Amino acid sequence: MLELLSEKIGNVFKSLSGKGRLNEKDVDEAVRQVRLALLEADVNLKVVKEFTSKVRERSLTNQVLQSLTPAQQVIKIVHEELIAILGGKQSWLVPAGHPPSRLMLVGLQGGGKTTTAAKLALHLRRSGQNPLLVAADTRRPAAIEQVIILGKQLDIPVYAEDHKVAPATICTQAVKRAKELAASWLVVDTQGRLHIDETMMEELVEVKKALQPSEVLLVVDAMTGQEAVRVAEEFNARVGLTGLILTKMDGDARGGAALSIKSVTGVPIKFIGMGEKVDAFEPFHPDRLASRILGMGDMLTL
Ligand SMILES: Nc1nc2c(ncn2[C@@H]2O[C@H](COP(=O)(O)OP(=O)(O)O)[C@@H](O)[C@H]2O)c(=O)[nH]1
Ligand SMILES: [Mg+2]
Repeated sequence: MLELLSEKIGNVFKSLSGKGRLNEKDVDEAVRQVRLALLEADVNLKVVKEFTSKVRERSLTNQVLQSLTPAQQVIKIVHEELIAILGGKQSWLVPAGHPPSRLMLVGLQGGGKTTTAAKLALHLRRSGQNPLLVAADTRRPAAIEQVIILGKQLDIPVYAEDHKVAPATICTQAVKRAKELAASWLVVDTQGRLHIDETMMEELVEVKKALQPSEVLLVVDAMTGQEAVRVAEEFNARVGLTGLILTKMDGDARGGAALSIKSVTGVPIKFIGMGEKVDAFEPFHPDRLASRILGMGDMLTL
């Protein structure tokens, strides 16, 4: 995950650390290199500009330049600014005022929605919750079957109906079932298309109206880079999002989506998917990813 970016930034700091005292030219050169590395990782241009100008401004102070460990100070500034663009603090799931809490997953086809529904349900159960999976992607009978199979594998109850039943109706019924089962969270899988599509958006708005979710999470493939950012903007404008889940972070060498998406959309990343297996899933920690990019390991926040 983001190995290439990490390696490039590591090299910048290695040469900076070798210098001892730093002057304005050294800082400018380092900032330029970091900027190139970020652009190569497909980070949004505006985000890169704001980030580098903040780093430059904070680094070119007497306090930094005249310190005994100026390179260390610059790295610390980069670390802090990376955390800031990644969203600052960790964002938790927001439960409903009255149980059951309702969580709706949206996203394009193939992004990992259904897999993520199962991962989330498992995550919730491991956190002491009682989840109910809801198969509300009725476009393909196979999608319903996929949720049923995942539910069986994980021993998590699934609410499903015939694919001819409207998704909004399924959701209303599922809330009733959740109450009977004393389920604390509904995790709702919805339909996706290959591209942004009017019919899909209308259906999602209907489902949202019926479900009244406290969480609407967009599941988006991190490997699609800037496209992921565009998709997030569109879904946020049309359906309204409370959070993002970036999938396929395991296969992502560039990974600029992770670094741009919060700053551009204003929507926080809540989880990341790290593989096809159901437990390859974790809450998103901005500080951990920033540390990982800077090769500091996960030590800082453990
Ligand atoms: N490597 C990797 N593959 C994933 C991840 N999440 C989902 N997938 C795969 O992406 C493909 C599409 O997933 P699916 O859940 O069916 O997507 P949906 O169409 O959005 O419901 C499947 O082959 C999943 O195994 C992830 O975090 N990492
Ligand atoms: Mg699906």
